[in-house]
Amino acid sequence: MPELEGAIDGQGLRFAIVVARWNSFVTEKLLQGACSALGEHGVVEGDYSIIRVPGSFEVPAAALWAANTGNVDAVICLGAVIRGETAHFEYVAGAAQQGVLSVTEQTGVPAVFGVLTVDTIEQALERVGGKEGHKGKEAAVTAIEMANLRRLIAEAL
Ligand code: INI
Repeated sequence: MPELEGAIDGQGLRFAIVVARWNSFVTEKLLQGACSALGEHGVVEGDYSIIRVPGSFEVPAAALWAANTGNVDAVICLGAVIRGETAHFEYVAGAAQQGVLSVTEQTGVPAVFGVLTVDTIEQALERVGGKEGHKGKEAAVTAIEMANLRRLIAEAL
């Protein structure tokens, strides 16, 4: 009976990173963490692209376009929706979450949800290298694992 788990080895894999400009003081940190995690796990700079969009609401559309090219093994989606800063938090956060999930469902390409949905700026900053870890790095590592798992499943089953 095969037991399958994707390796955290990004060598030879290709990625798109979609990053929202809204709350860029947070999202640029998410991006830096994602890029450094890709590098730490064997992904060279020529093997990933950075795609900037206005806000988290626009992340799924660009992620879908990237996934549909067939040229990436996973898409890393980054954004920050902060409740204290927006009256329509639920709409933006919900659309981003459902849209990113839908990219994977529609294309089979793993789209990883690295969009922070938090109540305060402090909570956001805690998640980009503070006491709650680094969600940009975590998203990149998850993307590597899922890209490898997808290949394993295709080969083994
Ligand atoms: N986009 C975000 O990424 N984070 C937010 O906190 C946010 N707020 O506060 O509204 C936000 N809004 C913009 C939204 O993502 C779209 O760009 C906009 O609605 C145009 O479609």
